[in-house]
Amino acid sequence: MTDIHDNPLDDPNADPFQVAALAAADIARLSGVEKHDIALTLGSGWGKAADLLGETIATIPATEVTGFSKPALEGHVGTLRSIRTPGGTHVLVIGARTHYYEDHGVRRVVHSVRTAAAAGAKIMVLTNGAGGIRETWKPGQPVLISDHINLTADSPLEGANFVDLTDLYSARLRDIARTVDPSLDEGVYTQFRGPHYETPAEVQMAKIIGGNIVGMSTALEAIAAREAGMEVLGFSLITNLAAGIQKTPLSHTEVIEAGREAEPVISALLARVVEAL
Ligand code: 8IG
Repeated sequence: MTDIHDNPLDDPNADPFQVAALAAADIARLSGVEKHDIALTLGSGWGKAADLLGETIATIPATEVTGFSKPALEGHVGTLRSIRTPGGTHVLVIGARTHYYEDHGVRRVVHSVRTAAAAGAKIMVLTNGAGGIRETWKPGQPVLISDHINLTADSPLEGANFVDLTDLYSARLRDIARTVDPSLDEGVYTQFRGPHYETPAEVQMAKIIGGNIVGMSTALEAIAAREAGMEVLGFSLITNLAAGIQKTPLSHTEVIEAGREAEPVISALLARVVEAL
C-alpha cells in the first residue's frame, strides 16, 4: 500500500469507493476514532492550523493508509491527523495532497476526499495556495472560494453521473466564515493542470471567463466531495499575483516564503472558522 508502485487505486478494476472505505477503516484503527465530523485539507501556507484546532489524538503517516501516496512536494507534510476540538468535534486533517500534475490519475487526486467521506465527514474544508488575478489582492491574503472553473478537462466522476454543482462552495459555510472575519473577500477559483504557472495570456483568459484565482488543486477535489454528499468550504491563500498581473516573474521560493509569512495569521483564522462550523 505504501509504495507508489503498489497502490490499489492503480488497478483499473478497483472500486475507488471501496479503497476509500478501507482507508477510512485504517484511520479508525490507527486513531481509535470511529467517526470524524469534519475533514480539512491543508494546502501550502495553511499547515499551522492543525496545531490550533485542539488536541491531536493521532498522527498517521499517509503511507500507512490504504491508497495514499507519498508527498511529492516539500511543504506537504504527508500525514493524516485526528484532532478533537474543545467543543468535541473530531476533525480529520489531511496534510497529504496528490496533485493532478503528478500524473497518477484523478482517482489518486480525490482519494483523500473520498476517504474523508467514508470516515464520516459531512463537511470538507479545502485550502490551497494560489495566484490572485484581482489587482487589489495582496500576497498573504486569504480569500474564500465562491465557485470554480475547472480547466483540467477531467473529472473525478466516472460514468454517467450527473452531479449538480450549484452552490458547490456552500453559501451557508461561507456566511459562517464571514461571521469569524467579515473582511474576507471571495472569488472564483480556476484550476489549471500545472505544474507550470500560467502565461500572462492564460491569466487574461481566466479573468475574461470569470476567474479571480488561479491554482492547481481543489476544483477536482470539490467535485468529488459534492459527489460524496459533503458540504464544501474552500479557502485560497493568495501567495502571489498571477503571471502578468504582478510585473515580476513568479518563483516557487517566493510563493513558499509568502505562505510562511502568512501562516500564523491565516491558520488562526482557519482554526476559528472550523470551530464555528
Ligand atoms: I502558490 O499563480 C500558486 N499556485 N496555477 N498559478 C497557479 N497555481 C498557483 C499559483 C499561480 N500560485
